[in-house]
Amino acid sequence: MPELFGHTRAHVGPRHALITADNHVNSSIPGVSGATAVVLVSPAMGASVAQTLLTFESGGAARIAASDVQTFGYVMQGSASVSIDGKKRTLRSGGYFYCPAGSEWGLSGPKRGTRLTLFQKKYAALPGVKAPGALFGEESRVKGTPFLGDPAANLQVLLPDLPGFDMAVNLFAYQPGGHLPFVEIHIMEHGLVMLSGEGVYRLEDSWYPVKAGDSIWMAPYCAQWFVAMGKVPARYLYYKDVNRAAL
Ligand code: UGY
Ligand code: MN
Repeated sequence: MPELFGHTRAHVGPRHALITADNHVNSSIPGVSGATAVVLVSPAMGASVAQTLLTFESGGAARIAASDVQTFGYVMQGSASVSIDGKKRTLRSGGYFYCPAGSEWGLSGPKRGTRLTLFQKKYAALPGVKAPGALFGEESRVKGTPFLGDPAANLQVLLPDLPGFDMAVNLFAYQPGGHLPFVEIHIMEHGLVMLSGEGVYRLEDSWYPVKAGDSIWMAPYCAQWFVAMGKVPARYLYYKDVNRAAL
């Protein structure tokens, strides 16, 4: 239910943001048709990454030309065909793709209501290191590991941990009561979408109740901590920049 009397759990500040599903306003994106697009994280708020939620009607499509931007896409609901440089796969809920900079990608034949989260950013090449190629994956095929040995916080790393990649995208699943073991403060930026469950996210000096459908941006060095609450596990998908020197 929309929050009443002008109240919202959302907050957009200079170094972190929380946007709930009730705050969403669609925008149009060149190359995407028959879909709503909500840009939840972007350079317009100070981020280096763009995080976009696409929701397709049946008959919707996307065709995104090659550029210096790389795209990671994760299917949250439904199914669709995704092609990268002519290589085509059907992706269902939990399926994902990585389209490198310099390649084009497209989506067709979505089931009505298919939802994708995209993380997009300009690729930073590393001299002498091969840039990554296109990739398709499925979360059920990715082994999880207890985060820092804690079985209540399970981490799945969706992209190969190779120096050619300048972004990582991971899934975190917490049992109710599970939490990040300490308050993280790090140079890496995050874009994040809550996939299920609920909990409390500490962002800098504020504590926010969060639940499935919420999106979060954390600037570099944003103090962060999470505890899962409720009766079902809390899961989130998140982006972080990796493998590049600060200077
Ligand atoms: O990978 C991470 O930095 C992760 N532990 N951060 C987070 O979940 N907020
Ligand atoms: Mn972190």
